[in-house]
Amino acid sequence: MPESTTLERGNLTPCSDAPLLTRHPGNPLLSQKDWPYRINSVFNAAAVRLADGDTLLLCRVEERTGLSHLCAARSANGVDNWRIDPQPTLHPNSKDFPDEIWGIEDPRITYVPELEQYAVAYTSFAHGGPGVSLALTKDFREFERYGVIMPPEDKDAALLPRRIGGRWALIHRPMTALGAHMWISYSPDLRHWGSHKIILEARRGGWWDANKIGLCSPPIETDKGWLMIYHGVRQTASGNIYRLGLALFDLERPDVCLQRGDSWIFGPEASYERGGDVNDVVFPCGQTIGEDGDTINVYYGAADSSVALATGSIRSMLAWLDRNSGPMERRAS
Ligand code: BMA
Repeated sequence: MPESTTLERGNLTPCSDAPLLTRHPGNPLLSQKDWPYRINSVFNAAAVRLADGDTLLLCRVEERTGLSHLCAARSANGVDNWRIDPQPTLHPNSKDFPDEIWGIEDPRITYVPELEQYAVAYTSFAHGGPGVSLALTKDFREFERYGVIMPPEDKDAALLPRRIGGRWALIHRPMTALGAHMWISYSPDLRHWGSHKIILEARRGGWWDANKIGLCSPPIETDKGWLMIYHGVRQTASGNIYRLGLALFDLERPDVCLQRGDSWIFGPEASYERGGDVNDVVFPCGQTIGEDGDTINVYYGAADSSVALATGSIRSMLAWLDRNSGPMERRAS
């Protein structure tokens, strides 16, 4: 049966629909000029609200060598007065972990109540390409490094905060002969991974998320399922455009996609997103949830040059998915 188009289905979003994410007027929140030591750029930060109420951003910092490390910035309101570690918080350790020889990038933080620790999944970069590494920490000062848990080429990974059917679950984006799709893998101990399965495919052809997708921040557990913000990469004659979309997965079967939005919900529009080291990129790696359990603060890298913030509502995102997800057969088209 031929695919129907959005136009044919007559469900184009009305112009009156409020945007799902609103940029903070103080954007960009963090850039090179804020750093206590000399760097090229700061972007793609993981985010978490700490027990003391502070927001911690674990930022990807690109040095003037071109290689990246991770550095923590803390703030009471998650917007300004950032207290930035005076030196790298997690630096590549290529002596013990040769897979980090070209740096570490794009972390995602998950608090894991069972372990009473934060799990940091990040990209480690070496001759074989990017791979997924894992480290655990209680305080973002001492880290227990697990090394590479998904070999190259793989990235855009985050751990789910609890076991599913007794096993830990990791979402990630390997590059395979099948394409750049999102997968889930399971482990009894965070070290040995298996039961690999594709959970969301890049679409094809003219779609905004054709050819390459990846997880943004860690999925959010809601009553309706795991709410996921993912990025889609549109390849154009003047370069790639990184935009954000939404999908929802079954709570106890996170490999089962329940809904996938047709259109993107956020894309590069502001000058700091449209122009930078890499133009036309919005790339979240973390979010915090407000006291009301609904407000979502999405921290995103802008144009591979700065860290910015956009705020929305989880309830509105779920309602939008109800209105804007196409029929099942279109979700992998
Ligand atoms: C992706 C990642 C991100 C980066 C983005 C845009 O592949 O490497 O770190 O922000 O490209 O350059």
